[in-house]
Amino acid sequence: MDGELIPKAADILRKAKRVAALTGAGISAESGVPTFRGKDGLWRQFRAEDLASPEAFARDPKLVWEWYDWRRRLIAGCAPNPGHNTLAKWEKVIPDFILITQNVDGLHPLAGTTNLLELHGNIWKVRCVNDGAVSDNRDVPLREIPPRCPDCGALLRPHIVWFGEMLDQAVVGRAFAASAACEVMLVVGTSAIVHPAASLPLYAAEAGAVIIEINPDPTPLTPHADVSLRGPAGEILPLIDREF
Ligand code: BJW
Repeated sequence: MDGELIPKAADILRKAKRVAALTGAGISAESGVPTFRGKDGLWRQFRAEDLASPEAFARDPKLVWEWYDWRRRLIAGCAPNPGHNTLAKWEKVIPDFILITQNVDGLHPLAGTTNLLELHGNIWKVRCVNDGAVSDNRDVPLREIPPRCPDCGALLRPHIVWFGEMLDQAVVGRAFAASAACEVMLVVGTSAIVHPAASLPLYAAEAGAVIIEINPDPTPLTPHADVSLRGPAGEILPLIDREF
């Protein structure tokens, strides 16, 4: 990687008042949470449509919940890494900083980020299929599979956005507004192929934001990025912070 790029990114961030960050599974990779795509990705072992779709849940809720129970146990043993921690720190020093994540693992709030939009939900929340009531559930392992609503006995489902499902429109609206308003958007550890999340940096760029991408590999966003930092987020973000 060009050694000048880290100071350049730090300089851009230091001068900015409104910064948005969009993160994906890659930021949690160094914490031990598997990504979705790529050589060790979850979708190498499982077909997305067999487990992360409303049709899969309707067909076999037990199978879907066994997969989530396995992931919850895995994530419960993971801690935020220096990438998460650096973004949490920047929220405190940059005047207007918002973090938009596609991750459901809850590691950003654990690192201390508070101004957070979770686009795809949270693996530690469950939703009653009957009345849509959302509640926290931290049971590891789950007490029963599939879990049932304590109030009405209906099935509970993960409070996660599956393929083909609508995202929470209020959350998406805030994410697009933040993308249009930011001066700089950091795009960290996402394959940039799942929409509408993948549209956010393009929207920000059209509105004049500088796009900084951090990823070991190129993505469809790379040609649109002003600065591309090739490497793991847990190393690159602290390096930028040192120059900040
Ligand atoms: C590192 C690293 C390190 C590794 N440091 N980096 C427009 C065009 C085409 C299709 C659509 C469209 N609009 C909607 C769609 C359909 C669909 C979609 O986008 N499909 C695409 C795949 C083409 N979208 C939807 O269905 C969405 N719903 C919707 O839009 O409703 C309206 C609608 C429906 C249908 C048609 C049209 C409109 C919902 C999307 C929900 C996504 N849900 C998932 C699964 C959740 C299940 C669960 O977690 O249990 O969310 S999919 C999965 O992908 C997960 C992730 O949040 C999401 C993004 O993945 P991410 O984060 O990018 O991870 P990876 O693994 O792909 O990439 C990791 C990256 O990290 C890589 O680049 C590595 O190089 C990098 N990396 N180590 C930094 N150390």
